[in-house]
Amino acid sequence: STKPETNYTPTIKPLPPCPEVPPGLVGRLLIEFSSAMTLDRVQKENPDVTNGGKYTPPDCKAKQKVAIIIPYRHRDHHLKYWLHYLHPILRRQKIDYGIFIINQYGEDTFNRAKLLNIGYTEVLKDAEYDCFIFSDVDLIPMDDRNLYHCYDQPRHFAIAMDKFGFRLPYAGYFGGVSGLSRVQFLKINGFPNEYWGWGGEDDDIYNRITLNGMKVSRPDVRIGRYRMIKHERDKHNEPNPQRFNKIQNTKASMKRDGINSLQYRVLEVTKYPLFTNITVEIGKPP
Ligand code: UDH
Ligand code: NGS
Repeated sequence: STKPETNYTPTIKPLPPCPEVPPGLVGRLLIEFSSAMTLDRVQKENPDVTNGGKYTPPDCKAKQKVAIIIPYRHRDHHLKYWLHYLHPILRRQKIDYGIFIINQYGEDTFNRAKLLNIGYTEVLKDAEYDCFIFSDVDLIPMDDRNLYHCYDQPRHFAIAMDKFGFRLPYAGYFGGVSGLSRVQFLKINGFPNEYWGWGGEDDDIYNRITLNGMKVSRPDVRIGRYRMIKHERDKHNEPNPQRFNKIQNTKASMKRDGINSLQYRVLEVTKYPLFTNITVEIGKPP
């Protein structure tokens, strides 16, 4: 006679919440840009990153789902280093994340803040992200204790960059790497769409935050350290001569210019192994 099969009841253990301070962090990191880098190598170093550049900690449940949004055009070289350094850091930090490159199509004037607004809008079509971290492609954190999630106030991460002597260049600096929750982002009507070319858009965002009764949160200056990959000024991103005037007018302009007035066209969405690329047409200055 045959033995009756044992009827196993599957036990699905819920994951514990991820710890406030991840245990596997290493602290200060050595960051350099002289060794050769290829996407192939980075892919081999990060086998647990899934298609589109997504990662979920296997052993705990993260409190937030984080979208990392990078404004982008013609910076392949920088992107390889960014992915090489950031994927392992974010994994150690136990962040549940996706990497999104918002690639401006064509050769018209670059518009960083508009690309970031588009990033916010597009990633929410992909999944229910709670937290949006906006990072330049050439900025690498030098310490993995600088945790890439959102805080109870809008966060400025890149507070001590090498090019500024590892200090804030001015008290209201909000450039480089910043992060807002969905509620914080909507409270300021997102970012301005009308800063074409280089400069001022980060100051406008800072103004929006303070004018709406929020306060910028920052890490300790010994932890918020960054290396910037050195590069020449990009083409079609000349300093915007209107920027000084515009940052005087944030209080009025933020009501009409922002996520409520955003217009663009998606040309292509491609999921690569280490990131999702979203190529967009954003128009040009009036
Ligand atoms: N960006 C691109 N492509 C461009 C312009 C900007 O990808 O053509 C993105 C990229 O993520 C970059 C970010 O937008 O990190 C900010 O651009 P930026 O021009 O403000 O960057 P940065 O401050 O350079 O690094 C300013 C000119 C520096 C000239 C230095 C000459 N030695
Ligand atoms: C300020 C710019 C910011 C810029 C910061 C750092 O002057 O957009 O310098 O620039 N504001 C205006 O121009 C109004 S940096 O040294 O990185 O080139 O982020």
